[in-house]
Amino acid sequence: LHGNFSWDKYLKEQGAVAAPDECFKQWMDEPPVNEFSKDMKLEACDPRNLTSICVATVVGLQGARLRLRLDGSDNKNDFWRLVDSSDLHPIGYCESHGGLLQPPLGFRMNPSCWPTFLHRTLNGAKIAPDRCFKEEPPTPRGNHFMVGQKLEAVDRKNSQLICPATVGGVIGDQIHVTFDGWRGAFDYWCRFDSRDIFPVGWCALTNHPLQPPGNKGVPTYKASKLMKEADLMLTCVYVNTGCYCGGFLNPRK
Ligand code: MLZ
Repeated sequence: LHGNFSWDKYLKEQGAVAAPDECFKQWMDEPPVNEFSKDMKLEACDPRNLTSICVATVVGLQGARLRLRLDGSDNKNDFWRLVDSSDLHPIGYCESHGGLLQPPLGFRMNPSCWPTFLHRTLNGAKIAPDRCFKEEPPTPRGNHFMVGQKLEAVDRKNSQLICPATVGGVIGDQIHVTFDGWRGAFDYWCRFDSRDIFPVGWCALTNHPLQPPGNKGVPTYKASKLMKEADLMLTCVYVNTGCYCGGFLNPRK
């Protein structure tokens, strides 16, 4: 149970099933413990420039996820990563692998200031210890998702949020994540092994807030019964193909 939202009740109401745990690239038996704390520094791939590894600071924590800000960038490009993400490393990783720490895309200062900035930002900083970094879970062998199955998914437009969702489509290695109770503006396609999708119950297990479904478009059991009755009354409806229909006639809304 999460606030007022209960998956058990919701799945029954919807007559839906959860996607099996094995579909996901997530630890379910032993979900990762978040041992980071605020202000700790680590190395992270720059999400806007994946080939560079930068210094990042933990600016927030939620369940097994970290809100990160790249040192030298502004506060408009924060991003979230799981503590078992392969994008994260302890300070010193880059150097010990023959690489150089890079300024983030959009570095606030002159690039010539980078070496001094790097030195200062790490000097006396709270360094995240090795034990904070958890092993990445194994990748499922293939895409075993099926249309209609429920899951929990990061809302990529509000990436601090994890919300109830439904598999709306499956093509090859991709699944269509559709958010329950929202009209489609937040939906996206992703690979079956995306780290942004979780089995039903993952938020509860890792103590991460789960948003309740929106109030648009996923009819409750009661509403769908009413809609079926309405269907029986309207034997035929002609819709001009150029018209935009509301949720009643357009199943995509
Ligand atoms: N405040 C935003 C949040 C939407 C979250 C949707 N998640 C699927 C809005 O109302 O647009």
